[in-house]
Amino acid sequence: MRHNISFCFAILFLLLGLSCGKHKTSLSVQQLRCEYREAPLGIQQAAPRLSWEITSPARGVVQQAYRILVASSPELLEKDSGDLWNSGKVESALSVGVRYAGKDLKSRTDGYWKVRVWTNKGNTAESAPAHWSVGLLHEGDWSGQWIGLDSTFAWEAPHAPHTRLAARYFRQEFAVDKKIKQARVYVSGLGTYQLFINGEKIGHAELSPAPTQYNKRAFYNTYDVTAALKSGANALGTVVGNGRFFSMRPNAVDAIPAIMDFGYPKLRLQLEITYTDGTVKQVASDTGWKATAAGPVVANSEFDGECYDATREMPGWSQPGFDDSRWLPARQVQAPEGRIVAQMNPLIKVMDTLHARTVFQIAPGKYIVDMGQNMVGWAAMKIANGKRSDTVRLHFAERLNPDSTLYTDNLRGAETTDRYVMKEGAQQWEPHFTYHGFRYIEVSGYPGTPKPDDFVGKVVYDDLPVTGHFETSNPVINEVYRNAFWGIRGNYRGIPTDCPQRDERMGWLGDRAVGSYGESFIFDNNTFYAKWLQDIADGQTDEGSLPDIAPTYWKMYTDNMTWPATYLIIADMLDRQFGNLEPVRTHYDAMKKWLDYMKDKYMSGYILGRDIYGDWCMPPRDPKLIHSTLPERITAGDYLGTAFYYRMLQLMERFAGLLHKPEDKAAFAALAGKVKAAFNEKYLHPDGSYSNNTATANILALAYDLAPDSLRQKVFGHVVQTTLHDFNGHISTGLVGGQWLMRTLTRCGRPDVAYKLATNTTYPSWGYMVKEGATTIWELWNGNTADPAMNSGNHLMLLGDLIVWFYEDLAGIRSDPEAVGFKKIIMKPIPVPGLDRVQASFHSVQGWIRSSWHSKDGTFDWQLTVPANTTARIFVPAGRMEDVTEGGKAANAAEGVRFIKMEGDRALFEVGSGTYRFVSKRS
Ligand code: RAM
Repeated sequence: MRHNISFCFAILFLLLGLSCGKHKTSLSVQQLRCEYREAPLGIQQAAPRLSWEITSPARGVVQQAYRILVASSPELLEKDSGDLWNSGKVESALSVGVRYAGKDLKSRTDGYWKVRVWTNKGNTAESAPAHWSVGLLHEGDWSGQWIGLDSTFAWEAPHAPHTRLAARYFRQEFAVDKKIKQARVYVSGLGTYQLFINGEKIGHAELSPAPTQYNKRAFYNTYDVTAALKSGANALGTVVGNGRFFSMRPNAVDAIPAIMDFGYPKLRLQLEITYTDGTVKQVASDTGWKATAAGPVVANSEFDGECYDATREMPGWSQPGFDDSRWLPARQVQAPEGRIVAQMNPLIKVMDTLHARTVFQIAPGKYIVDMGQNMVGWAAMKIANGKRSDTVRLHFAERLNPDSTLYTDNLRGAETTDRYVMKEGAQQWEPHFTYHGFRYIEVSGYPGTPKPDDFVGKVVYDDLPVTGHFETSNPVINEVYRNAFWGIRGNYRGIPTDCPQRDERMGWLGDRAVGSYGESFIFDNNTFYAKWLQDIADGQTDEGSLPDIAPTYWKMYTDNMTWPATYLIIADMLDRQFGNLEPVRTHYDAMKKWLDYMKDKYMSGYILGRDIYGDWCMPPRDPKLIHSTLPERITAGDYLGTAFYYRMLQLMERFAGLLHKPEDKAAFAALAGKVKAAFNEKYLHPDGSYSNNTATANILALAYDLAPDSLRQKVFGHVVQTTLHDFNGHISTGLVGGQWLMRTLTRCGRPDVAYKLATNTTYPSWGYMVKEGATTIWELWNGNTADPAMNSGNHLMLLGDLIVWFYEDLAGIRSDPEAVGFKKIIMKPIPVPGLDRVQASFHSVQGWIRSSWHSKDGTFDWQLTVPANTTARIFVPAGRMEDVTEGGKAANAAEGVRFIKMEGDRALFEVGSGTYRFVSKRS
């Protein structure tokens, strides 16, 4: 498991600690990032943004200046020559997102770079070198043609509704006749590919490239393959599967729509070998390549599984000298409609492995393998003694029936079955062109008795470093957090999916609104979500409508406000959490266009009465229902639509300000004022309740600042009343209200109610899921009893703002809106009765932030770390400033600690970087 970010960064840091003057302090600059990734190959940017982190044990370290050198070779950089860019010494504290401003970066340019920083402590340090390379920026850089076999073969089963093709294999041999300086492959295999050179798999990517709106753009990936080549004869081999390119469901079935089809799988590849004499040799995909669909992967589909026939293996097929005379000449095929660009988000990989917990028999020859965890990926299987041509069948599911057979009703039309035809003797196998969401595998046809050791679960998702750790003294909260962690990692598949198991797995916008924000504390999902915003933009219609799903594999444009709002919510999140304003800049016009479209089409009297989904999946009273039918539980659609439109105007006002567009800013503010007035006029009752007084209705009015100040307490009173009385201390919100539930309860003064919701174990609650054996988060609060037609065991939308609440309110780690990306930090843990201890750490773009507190007998003991080059406002729970110590001394006398004021029951201090221990005793 990748629980430690430092593990992910191979860049060694250099500790110079040169000192001038008396304050000698060690200092290092490390974790250099270009375009928010470390050492990226093949970037699409001609002006990348560069970031670094400073670490120092000293207190109050601030960068005063930096100098970036970018050289075209490591040797030049070593000599301190920035032939591409020498920024000069720039007086600035900026360390995140500094834009490259050197010589034009052309396709294939390598940038070797380092940074020197000077601090307020009078010292300076230089980083170790880091590297990026520019990819193929223009279509004209490609000599590789798109190749494929645009036809169906006798052994394939492309019959609707479940279409599955065999994988396409491609090969080409080439000679290396001189000494190699460097070799790179640029490759796109659509839907997904595996790349081999001389029999070895290149890189660790699985299910690559990331799925996109293929009629708008398709990705390629870049690999350095210098070490994979040898002198003399070499061979390239590529296997291409269907992924999301070739439709798994080209026809609608019952209520489930058809999935867009982009055509037969295809490949474009370009190997560029640079010899030490400066000459370049290219090996590019063309009709000189050989291809076959008669390899061992006889069928593949992400919903239905992979069929692999080991008797059809072609030993040596990706090595030189293989007899490919029975293969077909590759055909040049139509390029995808979209433009080909570099994938800038991380690759999908095997990120973790799980060993099967138990195996038991349920019928003669039929076994259940229990992984002990609802996981996403696939199973690698070992067979000691296989019989040629016999088939082992692996059927995957999340649950078992009471009689221990596999429960598959909630998988709908997804067959979730891998079939493996054995060769003779000992063998092992795992698929690469499918994935499953499962805890259990029904195994049949296995030779002998399968043992737990024979199955390893490969946990497959985007290579996003884990950036957060969170633990408390409450076991229910810890279990829920753990389930959320598994759920989140299981729903990254190049896009954020709604679920990983049934015949859906789509990038539903609504599911990841505030959820993406919570996730950003646990995974570095900056580039991942920036990529998804592009998918959303690619789905926008010419009129301005935004899709419900991106990419629009299901073409759904229902013109809700709530689902597409995620487009703006995530752009805002990326700025606040990562200091990444680029998505706001890139998408501003499209956002504006969408809001104009919605206004022109649906707004009347400043009310936006358009909605279909409602407060999706609020808990019904009847345990069998998916959606409540009780009118008093349903928050009206026009109410949600208008509240969300108002929220979008607030965000646009902020964005317009950030992008220096004062006229737009004023126009958004003016319209917001009118919407707010109409909203209150229509929905606010004299008793301070909104609409039909659901918790969701009142929460949104508070969270979006729609409620007049004079009535806020009253409005909040209704939220508490509904929660404690009407719902007996339980949650009553769905996907929409849940986005603000925990923070509203807490920040309006009732953290105890939020804590109750977080620790409940009766229906409906996250703890109820845990108690019922869930190891992820369910789609429905009543996931164990409701209709299987829409009932996944691994959805994220009901998390709402729970993870945000864990980090921001329980641990008290929050980015200050005054200086986003944790340049300024607000540390304000909210102690709640019953919770004794919270321990959290978060790797922000500035560095590690830690907050660990325990509270006992009136003493609040808090250890915290603030990263270099940032400042934090520290809110210590205390009756008087005099009750607070830091490091055993009166806090206001401690080094680097400045008392600001008392604020209610908090003593507010300001600190710079460093580690501190504040203790406050009730006097
Ligand atoms: C379900 C999806 C998703 C939700 C939509 C409206 O099918 O699983 O969670 O956003 O419906």
